[in-house]
Amino acid sequence: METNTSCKDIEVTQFYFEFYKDFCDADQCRTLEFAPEKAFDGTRLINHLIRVVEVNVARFCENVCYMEPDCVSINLDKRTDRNGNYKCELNNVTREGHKKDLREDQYFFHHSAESACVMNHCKNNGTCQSGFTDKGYRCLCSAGYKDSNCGQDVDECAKGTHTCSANAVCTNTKGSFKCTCKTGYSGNGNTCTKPSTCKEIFDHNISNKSGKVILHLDSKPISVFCHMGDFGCGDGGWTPIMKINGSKRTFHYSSHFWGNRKTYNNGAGKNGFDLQETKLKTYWKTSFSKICLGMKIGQQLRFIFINKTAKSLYSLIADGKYRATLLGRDTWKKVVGPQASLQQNCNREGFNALSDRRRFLRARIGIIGNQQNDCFTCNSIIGFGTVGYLSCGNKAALQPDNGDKLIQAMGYILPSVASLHLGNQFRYLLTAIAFNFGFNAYTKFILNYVKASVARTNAVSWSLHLKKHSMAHGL
Ligand SMILES: [Ca+2]
Ligand SMILES: [Ca+2]
Repeated sequence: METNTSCKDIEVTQFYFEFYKDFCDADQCRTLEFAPEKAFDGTRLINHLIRVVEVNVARFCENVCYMEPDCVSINLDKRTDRNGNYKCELNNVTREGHKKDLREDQYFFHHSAESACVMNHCKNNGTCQSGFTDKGYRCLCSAGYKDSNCGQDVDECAKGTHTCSANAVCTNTKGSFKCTCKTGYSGNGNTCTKPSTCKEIFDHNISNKSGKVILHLDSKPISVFCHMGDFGCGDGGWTPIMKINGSKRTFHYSSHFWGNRKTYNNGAGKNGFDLQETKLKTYWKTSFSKICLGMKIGQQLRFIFINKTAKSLYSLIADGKYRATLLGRDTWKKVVGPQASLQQNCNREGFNALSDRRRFLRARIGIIGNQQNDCFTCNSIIGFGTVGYLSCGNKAALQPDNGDKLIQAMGYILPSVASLHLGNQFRYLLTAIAFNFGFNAYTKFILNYVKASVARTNAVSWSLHLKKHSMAHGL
């Protein structure tokens, strides 16, 4: 190496080494030899850089490498910067076995140490570090392995270093471990809870796939099919409440099931969007802020949703009182599809939507229409828990907007807790600003913003004005 190292530099280097060695205990002690025959002037090893350091004495570069446990070779940039410092590159491999990464570069000087890690002795992706222990290397094992060569599995379950929930069983595996929720609990093993809604399962990342889960209502387990993700009602975890066959009378408007706390055919709650009817305990146990309504007509499944906060669906329906919604007739028609038909007037919608005269159409959830401009004699409906030959679907007669209809649908009712939508977040943000800066500052901020906008508008009209002016004067 052609450097202008002075006597003083060497003394400093030696001192540095001795100083460091005083502090090194048996495990940490390192011996790294940079033999002169492995020094190559005009060469640079690329692609294996750990980091770059600046040294004010060229020979310090090897010392810094010595103190960096992963470092086994260096590239020194022989040009000094304006402060007289050299750039020293620390690499985690030597030139042995990496000849393809050697580049000719007149400004650089490469020096590889003797490394026992040229042959990697560390198993299972362990990191080999040269110069440690009397074997000439040591292994830093990847998680799950131990022993000097990382060949031994760590029994995390026995050692207590696992991350399983207290409600899970830990099983040791090679290189890792497995957590399985105990009977009665649901989860991914790290979290095992007794969730009461599909939304909880979705939000706690226990599962984001639709499928059968156990919910705990009143600490009693029930098996249901959770619908996860966005299938037409927005993202989230959707808990089933009811499945209604439009051609059967089980959930007809006058069925006692709308007013009581009795379940029907619990087993069908596990099956997803199939043709079996059910009413689950979730009817009176599950609170929600959003309720998803689905109709299956033939093979076509369509959904709409209502943003409505309630203690339960029971609390909205059982007392028979009308509770309005504001979806609009076009949205209600979407759940039926292009063949949907309604009369033009009335358009009463929501929970317990009834014609004002008995014996005319009514729905537990839905919209009713009339050809007369009132709600007395409604002859069209889209809904769930309806009357006549229809417990769920679309019926229309007497001048409806898309022809007479009697469409019996399979209906699905699933509630969830709505996530904050963007509107709310924005309001929170503004509140946060107001809170942090005090109300005056907030007002000032808004006023300045308005002023700036006004100033900008003036500037634009000004420049326009000037332009016109100068044109008029032929400038
Ligand atoms: Ca293990
Ligand atoms: Ca009528």
